[in-house]
Amino acid sequence: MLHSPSRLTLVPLVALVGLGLAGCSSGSSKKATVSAPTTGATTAPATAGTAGTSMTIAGFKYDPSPLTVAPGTTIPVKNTDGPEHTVTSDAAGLFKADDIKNGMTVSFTAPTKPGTYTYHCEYHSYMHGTLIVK
Ligand SMILES: [Cu+2]
Repeated sequence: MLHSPSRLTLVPLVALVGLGLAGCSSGSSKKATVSAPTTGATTAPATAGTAGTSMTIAGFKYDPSPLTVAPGTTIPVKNTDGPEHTVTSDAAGLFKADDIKNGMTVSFTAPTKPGTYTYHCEYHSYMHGTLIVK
């Protein structure tokens, strides 16, 4: 009683799925639409092997933090918040991305000396982040 109806419904279902898949793969040939979001910044990534070396500020937080980069890497920082932010090294004058307004991307250059560097936002004292250079 249970066997025959379930088998009957299974067969057309499998056929349908098979047809659907075949039609799908033949109909839409693989079209790679790679849309690289351009930030408008003209700074190119410095060295190979440091993929993903960019930062975003969202919700008054630096992301990612900590961020690990190679010495001297140029790091674009995008601010998605309304208020203006900065990335300012806690140790005076080491690095700084200044006046990053809403929707803007400002780059800074990581120190060339390996180490762990903390930074903050000049406008919001509770905003802190860490940059690891190695
Ligand atoms: Cu800020």
